[in-house]
Amino acid sequence: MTPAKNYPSADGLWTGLRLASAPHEEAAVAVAQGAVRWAGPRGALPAEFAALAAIASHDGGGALATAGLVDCHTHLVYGGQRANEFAMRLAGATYEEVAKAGGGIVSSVRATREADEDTLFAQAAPRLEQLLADGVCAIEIKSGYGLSLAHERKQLRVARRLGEAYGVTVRTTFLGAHALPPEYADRPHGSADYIDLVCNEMLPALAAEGLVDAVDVFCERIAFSLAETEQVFQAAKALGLPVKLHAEQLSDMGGAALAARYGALSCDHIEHLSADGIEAMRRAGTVAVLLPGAYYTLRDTHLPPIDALRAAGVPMAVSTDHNPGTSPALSLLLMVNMACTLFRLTVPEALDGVTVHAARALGLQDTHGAIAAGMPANFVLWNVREAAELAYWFGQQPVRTVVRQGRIAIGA
Ligand code: DI6
Ligand code: FE
Repeated sequence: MTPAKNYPSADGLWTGLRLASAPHEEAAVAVAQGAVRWAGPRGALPAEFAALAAIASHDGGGALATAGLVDCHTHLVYGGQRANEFAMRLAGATYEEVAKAGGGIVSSVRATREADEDTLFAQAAPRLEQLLADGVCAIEIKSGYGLSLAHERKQLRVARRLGEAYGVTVRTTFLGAHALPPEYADRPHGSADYIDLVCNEMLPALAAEGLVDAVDVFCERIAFSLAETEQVFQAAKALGLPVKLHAEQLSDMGGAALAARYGALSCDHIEHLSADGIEAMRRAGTVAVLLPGAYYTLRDTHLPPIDALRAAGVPMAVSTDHNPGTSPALSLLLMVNMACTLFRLTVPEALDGVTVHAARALGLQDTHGAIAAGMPANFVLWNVREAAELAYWFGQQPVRTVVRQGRIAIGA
């Protein structure tokens, strides 16, 4: 693997492009010191930026240009895999039955605890490379398979190392409250004791080590209650950390309304989101993160309230939710197709969902999600004639060039 620091610079003048916002006219993008300085119709290119051709002149060959993709919800770092459970569900077991039978998240916990940091890095790296090949330029990586201070630290350190090694923006999310660790399962007050450990020991320590950018909780019948979720949110607030929530995936727990009260960056899954939850999210500016990969893998039939979210003007993001149990997805572009086909998003909504709205779900709206002057250069040139093709073809690999953090990561 070529270290990111060795990728060639993207500085110079990029021409022969078409922007999704104006697909019928030639566009140009001027890049200097790794940042976009100008982007727009070639015919309106100011002379000062045309001069950047002296540094380098890149011909886009008529390719469609979009902002670099943002995968705003992944559990990318974990040990082992769970194809066996895939087979169990084929035999009719529900996700909750698999979880109660000791499978599910806790089986990944065992494999994650057994793996050292280098092993976790080596297992996650090929998965990240697949997502990067689709044009991902920023990615969120959660903990949540360690469920102890040492093993959660291990996951978050690997997430940081992946960002440095591949030159991709990584936002880490502490998800210690993902599942009850096995050693707490038989205690009379196991869940309460574990949430105390999460709030009073794990989160403060990991935040002090600079490993935590946001805090998440799995608020669900088979995971943690609303009260336990709020205890974790209080701990995050005390540390000045933003929150997000696995909310209303299998039932309406009222999690989204609670998350909105804490100004959550996002509420994710939300298949069972209520009208009250939507209104609370609208007021708080919380992003709705749609996870079609988990909906598809679980053969869910309870659609998220897309029409109501659209009508309320709640920004909708789309993500892989890459995880070994409910969404072993290795393509964010495929999620664009699924968001349209399964959830009936329009093509522009789905593309905004993996760029501008996904960036907002990570607090990255000032640096990712658009090709705009002043932003670091993160953009993708696609071998397609029109934006709808990015959703239409599934299983495709239409990437021509990826500029990531001001360097040409693919297609130099
Ligand atoms: N909801 C999910 O779908 C994943 N986590 C969560 O909170 C499942 C994670 C796993 O099964 O490993
Ligand atoms: Fe998830």
